[in-house]
Amino acid sequence: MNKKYYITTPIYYPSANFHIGHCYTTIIADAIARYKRLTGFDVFFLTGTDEHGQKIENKAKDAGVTPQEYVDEIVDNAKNLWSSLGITYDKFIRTTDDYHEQAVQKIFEKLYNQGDIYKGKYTGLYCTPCESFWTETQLVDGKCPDCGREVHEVEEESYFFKLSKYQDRLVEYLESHPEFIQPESRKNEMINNFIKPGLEDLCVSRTTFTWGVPVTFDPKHVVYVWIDALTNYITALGYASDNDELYQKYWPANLHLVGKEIVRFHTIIWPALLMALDIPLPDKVFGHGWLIIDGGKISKSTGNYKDPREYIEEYGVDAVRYFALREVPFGNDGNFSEESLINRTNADLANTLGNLVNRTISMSHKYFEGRIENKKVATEFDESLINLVNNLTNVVEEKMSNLRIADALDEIFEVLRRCNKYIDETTPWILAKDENEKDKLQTVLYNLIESIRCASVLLQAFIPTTAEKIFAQLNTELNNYESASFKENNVFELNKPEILFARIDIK
Ligand code: ME8
Repeated sequence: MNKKYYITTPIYYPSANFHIGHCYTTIIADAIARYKRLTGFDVFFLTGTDEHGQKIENKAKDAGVTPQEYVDEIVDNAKNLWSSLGITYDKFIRTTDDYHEQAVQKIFEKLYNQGDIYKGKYTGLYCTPCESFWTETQLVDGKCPDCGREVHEVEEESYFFKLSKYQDRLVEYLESHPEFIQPESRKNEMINNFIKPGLEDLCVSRTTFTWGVPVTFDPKHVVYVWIDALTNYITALGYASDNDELYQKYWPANLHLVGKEIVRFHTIIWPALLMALDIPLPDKVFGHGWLIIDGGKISKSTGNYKDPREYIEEYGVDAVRYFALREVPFGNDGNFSEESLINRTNADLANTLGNLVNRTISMSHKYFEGRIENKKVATEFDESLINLVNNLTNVVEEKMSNLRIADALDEIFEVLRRCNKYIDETTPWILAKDENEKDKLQTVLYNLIESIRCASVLLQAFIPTTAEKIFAQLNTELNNYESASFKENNVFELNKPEILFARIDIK
């Protein structure tokens, strides 16, 4: 097998208060990773935490602990949240991991030695009590956005990365690789709003705080933000270490999945760094929209969130996953509210899916004690159902290859809706009244069960817990991708029906 797929999420700022918006990138990445595994790829799925910087240093100070103690304590919060969402990452990188810090130092040295990093002076607006630099636009009424006090201009010795040198190559690359930035609208924004007006060299070190990776040849400097953060995508694979087997195998990344506010760093700074390092560029950066609540981005500072684990406990992990995957259209923003989560769960998971599975299995028990085989007595409605089922892997693949996750899910639900309609068309309860129609009735139930089975093969990528429950009720192990086409000769010894999603009342 030679098909590899390397997918990454951003590394998260460690937090004790993740909200549902944070789960969004990771749920999508997980669905893509699971889908790729299902369809036969050798997948490497990376996530992790971005642990350095002034903010962490300040917070640790407030808490009276060292920055390392501070991050060690809250990093488990991310791991715990991902585990409650069923996230199947292959590696969790922490930017405080030794191998990462050492690789960052080597990368910084290399760029310095070849002249892509040079020493200069950084001028910025500084708040002394908060020990933080701010840009003009971050200020609130001209004052520090954190404490409201005066800021003043200071000059600081810093190292700079020669981003400007890569401007022409970047434009050329982005224009000749229209697939690189998705959705395409973001590509035009990057070229026209950011690159063409002129790229400035990038400040890549700081001396005003110490919580970072020290610059080996000038240790009063620590590496600042992007060379530390972005390089995680290669250091996680062992780049610039003694063992770079994973790097050889999986780089370049097939997909960096990121929120739209960090597309800029991933499509300008990151490619320029890779060009400087003479490393191939990733295939694709997809910038997704945000989950919005009450018209504003869900965020820690506005406090308009609940811990996602509360929703998982109340409505089930797959209700939360399904919502994130289904509600937000390709690349756009989507609205989150508990009410819309409930409505989605009721409409799609409880009604369309749950009810279908329950009705079908219940009837199979009622009329045939749960043993169903194909009696091959056709009805006029079979062909359109079976055609839809047999086309499903193709249409889902088409949507998934364009990262249209919500549309891919909708195609699966199209089959489920068709099944529900097929029940109305074939009216099994009427067939059941006629002894002569027993074989037709069993054929109808067979067609339904086989269709549900095929749809569930694909559902494994999106709502894996539910798919597993369906396979358990169907009592079959035929759940691999190759089996996702309508088979004529299966025999089902069904288990008892169990409710997959109970309807939720809006309080
Ligand atoms: O940006 N809706 O980390 P982060 C959708 N450390 N996505 C959201 C969201 C919302 N309401 N809120 C956050 C960082 N996210 C850097 C990245 S990568 C080398 C360094 C997403 O913890 C956000 O868009 O602020 C991003 O993709 C991810 O959560 C991590 O954000």
